[in-house]
Amino acid sequence: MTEVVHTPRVFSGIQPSGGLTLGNYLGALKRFAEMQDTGGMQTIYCMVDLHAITVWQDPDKLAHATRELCAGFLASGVEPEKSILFNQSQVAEHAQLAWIFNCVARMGWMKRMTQFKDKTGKNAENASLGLFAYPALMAADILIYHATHVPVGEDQKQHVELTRDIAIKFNNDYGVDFFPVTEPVIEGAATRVMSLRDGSKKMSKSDPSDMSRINLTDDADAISKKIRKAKTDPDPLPDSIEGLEGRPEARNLVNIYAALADLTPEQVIAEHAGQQFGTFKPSLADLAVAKLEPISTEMSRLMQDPAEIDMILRRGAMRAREIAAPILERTYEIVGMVR
Ligand code: AQP
Repeated sequence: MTEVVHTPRVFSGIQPSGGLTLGNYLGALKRFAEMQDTGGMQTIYCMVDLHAITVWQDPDKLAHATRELCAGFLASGVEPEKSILFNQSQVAEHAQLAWIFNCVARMGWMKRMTQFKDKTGKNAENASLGLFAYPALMAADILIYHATHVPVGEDQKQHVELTRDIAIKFNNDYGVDFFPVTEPVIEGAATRVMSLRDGSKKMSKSDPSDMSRINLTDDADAISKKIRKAKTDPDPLPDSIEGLEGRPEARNLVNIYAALADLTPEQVIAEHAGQQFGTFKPSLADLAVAKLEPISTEMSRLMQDPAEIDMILRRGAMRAREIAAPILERTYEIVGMVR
């Protein structure tokens, strides 16, 4: 039995499959920057371009989206001096370990993944094999660094649980204690930001309606307009959090306010109890503009120098490979590949 002490390490990724949304910011990016500063753990953050092509991406747009995503990381406070920041395809070990995990994960496990079902609906026969295998690649992204903590939004919880199952099965199958059993870190007031048009749907970069989401590249006018037009009910805000029960749109706006202001939803309710949305929405719009406009301005500035972004990604990839290569080598040895 190979005993390994797993040093705490953070990994997470975002797909360059379109523009970043407020959901990505509150559920992921903001948390990434906070963990980099407070956790005392090594932080590794990735633009998962191999995941993005599980659905068709125009090559020029993919390259642009990858650089813009990197600009989004930087503008949100992730610093390349503190965190390892790179795009997935520059570290081949992710895909290599994913193949091993394709052979560990069971069809029954994969068929239970709700994201695949949500994304394909009745069109599953037409989906790419990559989209079905996506969670095994995600497990490889995490475990190629022996990452112990994965900050994600609520929607990714099932995939992190699958990562745990894969690690446990690999360790059992080969009689080793090699891969750590990773913890999802789902924290904050907005772990599931909902669409501004439909409180039962997650805010998503691929939603056909631009009014359903706030993009990190939106200007102040667009942010204010989208919040003012967000779907709500006719009642005022309640005086306790329980009063938001059965009011998903109201709850969503309260959660967004709380996450942007670094408050709890209870504190937001205490401050705004009894307010009509005609009053609450402008306060939320002002807050959102104050927090998001500097990010979008900084993203535009960074995008003027794509060569600098490419350099950051290349350097990050080199640092990432220093960790990933020995873990892949050891995995191959455990599996019985002749080296
Ligand atoms: N609405 C959300 N609320 C909270 N967190 C969210 N995340 C995404 N949407 C929300 C978190 O952002 C990280 C990166 O997600 P991703 O881009 O890799 O994939 P996704 O979850 O599939 O995001 P989208 O916006 O829904 O993309 P599309 O439309 O392409 O499928 C993850 O940590 C995720 O939890």
